[in-house]
Amino acid sequence: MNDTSTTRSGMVALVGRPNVGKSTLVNALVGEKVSIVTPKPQTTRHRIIGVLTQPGLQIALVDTPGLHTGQRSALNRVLNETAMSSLAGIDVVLFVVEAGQWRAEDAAALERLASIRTPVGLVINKVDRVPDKTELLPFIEQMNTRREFAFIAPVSAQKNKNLDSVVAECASRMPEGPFLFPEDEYTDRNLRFIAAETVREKLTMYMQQELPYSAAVEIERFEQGGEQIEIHACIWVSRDNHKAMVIGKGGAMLKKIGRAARLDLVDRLEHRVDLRLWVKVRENWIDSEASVRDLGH
Ligand SMILES: Nc1nc2c(ncn2[C@@H]2O[C@H](COP(=O)(O)OP(=O)(O)OP(=O)(O)O)[C@@H](O)[C@H]2O)c(=O)[nH]1
Ligand SMILES: [Mg+2]
Repeated sequence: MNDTSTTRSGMVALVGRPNVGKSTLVNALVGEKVSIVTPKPQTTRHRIIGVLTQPGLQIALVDTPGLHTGQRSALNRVLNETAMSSLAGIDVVLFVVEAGQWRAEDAAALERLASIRTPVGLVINKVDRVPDKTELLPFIEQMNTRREFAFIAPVSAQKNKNLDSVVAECASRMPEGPFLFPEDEYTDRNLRFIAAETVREKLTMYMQQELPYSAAVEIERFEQGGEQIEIHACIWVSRDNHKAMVIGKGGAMLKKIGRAARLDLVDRLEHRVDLRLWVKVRENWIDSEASVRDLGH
């Protein structure tokens, strides 16, 4: 084999506290919507892989739930475990922070990486919020004292700024080897999962406060018949009054969630979609590890 047939491929995990933009970054790097994004912390609940493929290069980007302190529900524990267990077999870790923001939760997340031997690159996201870029310099200096990072990349995932340098830094650290995924595949997740996550994204966007944290979505039916996909999704909540809130006056809220999710799914699945939603109560499921796992976490 000559040089031109050599391929590089490996795994890059994105970790950091909730809401810094890990999922937005995965989506921007892959160029497809792999992982749901909302303005609320603790949106991602699973280890989700987005696949970036270029000539001779494939990077599997592992999105993880934001590492958090604070609440101690079974769900919270499972999310932190999911994030940490995603670091096995990883070639590069991207530790993601927000420009100019260093909070106790960032420190706690970085602390969890203290014993890791894998190279850790720092991604300073949301630099679009800092109009005067010279303000970033003291922040970068401060970051340099916290750990010896393999590289530092200031980016804006949302505005697609400086993402090439993240790809280049990761690419140079990918081992030689065959691709891990078929070239036309951009995620390890199936359409059923995408359907459930799309419903949860809309629910999280439209519902107030803590309700989204204690809601889960389960697909009960996913049937493709010709041009149309029929999807039945159940929204699990943990209290009776939450059920009433999700349904809304005369079913208005549930309709709104369903309409937005259906529009997205038509786009993503490239089929007509018949989406039906149900709301059911499972008392305090976030406090029971068995229920948390049972609902797909
Ligand atoms: N201004 C700005 N906002 C961003 C950028 N990247 C992400 N955001 C916003 O930050 C919020 C959180 O983004 P997510 O990608 O869901 O963050 P996350 O780190 O995956 O959050 P968790 O899944 O909860 O851990 C959303 O409202 C995004 O639109 C950016 O580069 N600039
Ligand atoms: Mg996320």
